[in-house]
Amino acid sequence: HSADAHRTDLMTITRFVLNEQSKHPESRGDFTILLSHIVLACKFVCSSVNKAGLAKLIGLAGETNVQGEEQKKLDVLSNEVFIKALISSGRTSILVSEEDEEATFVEPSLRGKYCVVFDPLDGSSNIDCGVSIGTIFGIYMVNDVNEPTLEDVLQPGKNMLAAGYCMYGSSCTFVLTTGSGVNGFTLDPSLGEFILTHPDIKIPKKGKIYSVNEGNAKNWDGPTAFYVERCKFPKDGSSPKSLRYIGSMVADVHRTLLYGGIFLYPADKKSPNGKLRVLYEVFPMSFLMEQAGGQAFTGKQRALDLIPKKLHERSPIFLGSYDDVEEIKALYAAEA
Ligand code: AHM
Ligand code: MG
Repeated sequence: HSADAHRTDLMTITRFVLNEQSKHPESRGDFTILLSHIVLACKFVCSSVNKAGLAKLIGLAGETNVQGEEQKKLDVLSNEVFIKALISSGRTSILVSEEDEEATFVEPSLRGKYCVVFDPLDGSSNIDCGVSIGTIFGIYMVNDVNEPTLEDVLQPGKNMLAAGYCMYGSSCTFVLTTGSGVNGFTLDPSLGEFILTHPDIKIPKKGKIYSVNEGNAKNWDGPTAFYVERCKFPKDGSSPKSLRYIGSMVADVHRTLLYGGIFLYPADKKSPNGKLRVLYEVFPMSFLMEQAGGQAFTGKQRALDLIPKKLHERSPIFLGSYDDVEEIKALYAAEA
């Protein structure tokens, strides 16, 4: 019976990726190895995030541990875990982290064909109150392993091979695209394995939720202000949309992917490029959205067509259900 099969025939993330790779005869397992290192780092961060509240309660955080060392802040710790896991995979050449000003070039003996851009622990304002936070990553192919350069990561998002995020929420959820759809996995803590729980995620064509920091409304441009007004006071007889805003991109995007709707981090007068970073926030989430049947738009163009000039460049972003993004595109087109 198929219900039994689900319980005894577990599709782990490793098994899933190996299956996918077997469709590409040229593949030699490098991607599977890289991904297993990313997954290990996510499990480590998940366990640290889960313990963080307790550590504080019993007086560990911010104090010295038995070795007399300062306890590391969660975001610093997560960054170290990811950098070390990625380098030790032996499959990376360049790493770009939101935590580090400069890119990390892997030493020649440990180099491999991939470049990874990532935000090790996004949603910093939510760390200390136990609200969902996450890791976001994107993967590019290096042009020449013998001579990696910044040009290898200053690529449009459409050149990414894979992207995903891990959400540290009420459960630990890993969402991945390798360019043929989107799949979601949930950590089974008793096994320590991510199990396929959300196969082939498709975002609803139109949603009932909008997600934006409305506290910035005073500084918005015309199309954004008009769009949000229309979410609340629709003119076509439809019901107003609900507002949901967590302030953790991973959590807000995850809900958007599953329930539909639109997530906006627009430009405003104070931040003309918005807040979110192109390489490790905008691109991976845009890639996932498109692969799930949605869209991602910057206010000027398809987000994945952007060519970043700097590692930590920012861009406005509107992403989510196909029809909802279509509306905001029309408003910006009318303005141009
Ligand atoms: P961070 O890198 O400091 O955590 O900032 C990124 C976060 C995103 O997760 C989230 O979408 C956004 O900032 C929320 O910003 P705001 O507080 O301006 O609404
Ligand atoms: Mg961030």
